[in-house]
Amino acid sequence: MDIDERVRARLAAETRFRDVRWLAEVDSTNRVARDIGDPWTVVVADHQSAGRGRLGRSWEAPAGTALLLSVVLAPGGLPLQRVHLLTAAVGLAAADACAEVAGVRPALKWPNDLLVGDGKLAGILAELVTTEPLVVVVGMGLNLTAAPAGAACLSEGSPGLETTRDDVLLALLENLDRRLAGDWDGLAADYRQRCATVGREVRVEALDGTVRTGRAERIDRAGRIVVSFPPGGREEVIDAGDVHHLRVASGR
Ligand code: BT5
Repeated sequence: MDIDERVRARLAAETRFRDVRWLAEVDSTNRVARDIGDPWTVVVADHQSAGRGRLGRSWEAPAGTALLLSVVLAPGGLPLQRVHLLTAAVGLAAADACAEVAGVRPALKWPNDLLVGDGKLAGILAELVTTEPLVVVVGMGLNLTAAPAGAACLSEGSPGLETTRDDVLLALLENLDRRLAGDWDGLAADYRQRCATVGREVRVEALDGTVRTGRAERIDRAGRIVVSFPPGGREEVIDAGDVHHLRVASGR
């Protein structure tokens, strides 16, 4: 379904997201956004035939059951080393949107998931377009009325409440607009405070397939996670790969 005119009008009046494109069917909104490439363009689709996850994985959602969007971000003043903060900004904006429109408070799992309980409500995929100037396409799939087995959707967290895709879209982009105002230290601090991975025992899978268990200590100012590994608790900054939550670490 096309995006409500009132939502488009509010976004155009109040945010930098003045060009919101809707497509019924697409391979991947990230692919389309990347091809368009103009800063602050937003692409929304009802269905993706080849939705992308990270590391070659796929994202699946039946038509009309999810918010599937990609935004072209061109955050002047953000150094490339801090690019993870864009994923953090979208995660925080989406979590705040879920709270505002549906009363659901998802947890943020580093680097790119929103969880309700143990179920994945949303996933984020950031893809670098250019480094100078820094342009990044950030896509998100957020389950509204259906979810794969073991995953979560927004409607089950707020039974009886009629939350539409456009309510979530508007709230998300309004929050994202504020998050991108240039206070990168404030953004990192907010993400550090809200990230549910911090303080937990985690299994870290590196891109080369190495698997280790450690404790997530903190988020650094670039949005990366710092994990301590036994024996001795030597700390390492983790920049990429997968992090899985294990049991809650003792002492916190
Ligand atoms: C992600 O990857 O979580 C990033 C997903 C980004 C999807 C959006 S949709 C709009 C935009 N356009 C695109 O083409 N992509 C973005 P990752 O962390 O790799 O997680 C992928 C894994 O999540 C899959 O391997 C499945 O196990 C699981 N998964 C797939 N579909 C899901 C869904 N609808 N809900 C919950 N989990 C899902």
